[in-house]
Amino acid sequence: MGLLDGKKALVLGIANDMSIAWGITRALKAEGCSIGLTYLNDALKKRVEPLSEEIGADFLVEMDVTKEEHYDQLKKTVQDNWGKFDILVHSLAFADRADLKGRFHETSRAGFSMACDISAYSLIGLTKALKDEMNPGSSIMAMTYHGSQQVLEGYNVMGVAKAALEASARYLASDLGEDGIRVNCISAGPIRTLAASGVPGLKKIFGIIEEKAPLKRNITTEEVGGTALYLASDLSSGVTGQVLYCDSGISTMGTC
Ligand code: 0WD
Repeated sequence: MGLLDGKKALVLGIANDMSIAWGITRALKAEGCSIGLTYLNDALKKRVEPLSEEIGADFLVEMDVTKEEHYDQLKKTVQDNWGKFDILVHSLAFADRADLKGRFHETSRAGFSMACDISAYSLIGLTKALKDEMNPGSSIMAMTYHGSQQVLEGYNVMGVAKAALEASARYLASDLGEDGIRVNCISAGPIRTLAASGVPGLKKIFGIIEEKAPLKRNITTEEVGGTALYLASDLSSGVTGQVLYCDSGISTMGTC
């Protein structure tokens, strides 16, 4: 008996086997959940396809959140394969590297719009497109980072985008509560992934966490998977509009 027997989860944001979304997918699958996956583009399809086969996904479909027609395509894929589903995992973000490296006041309007569109608006767009396909008791979750709350070196415009994502999750939670749908965020500590490689100074942060975090180590995608499993399952049936930290406790420590 698995915690998610009979449930169906749509997971967005696998780029390769290091991705947080892959850790989440494996955790959900291990508890009996059926899985549907998306990939960003043809270049990433080659990496995601073998993972999709490994997990026995019900479908794998292209989804670039900047493309309006992809939302309709995703909705149709969900309808054709599942009818209704139960869990939506948003594990994607993007910002121009130049906007992460430079001084914050030099952020371009185009870079700001793109980071917020891909990393934050997409949660609203996906919810709008898929809400009617979600069963009562469903759970939506999005991946965020503490750079939304405090200034973290090299995070810049992505910190603003994550603040928008977290606020969007709260408004969605308030809006969808009457439909029996919960919306939460997981704020993960840094993990070595493709997306993280674009954040300058990350090596230094891993060392600081080993030294200063209560757990004296960095976290793994398996641990984020465990947090996601809690949010996906009925164990968290009373939890919505929250940001849950999975970060070895580093965000609780003061700096002086
Ligand atoms: O330290 C970290 N790795 C942390 C990541 C700490 C805390 C939070 N996060 C967040 C990220 O901001 C993101 O929201 O977790 C989420 C997943 O990130 P990840 O697992 O670290 O990164 P990665 O394996 O690169 O997956 C993110 C994927 C993209 O990969 P690339 O690297 O090719 O950008 O997001 C997807 C893409 O697959 N993505 C998109 N998907 C749909 N439409 C788009 C798009 N336009 N752009 C990027």
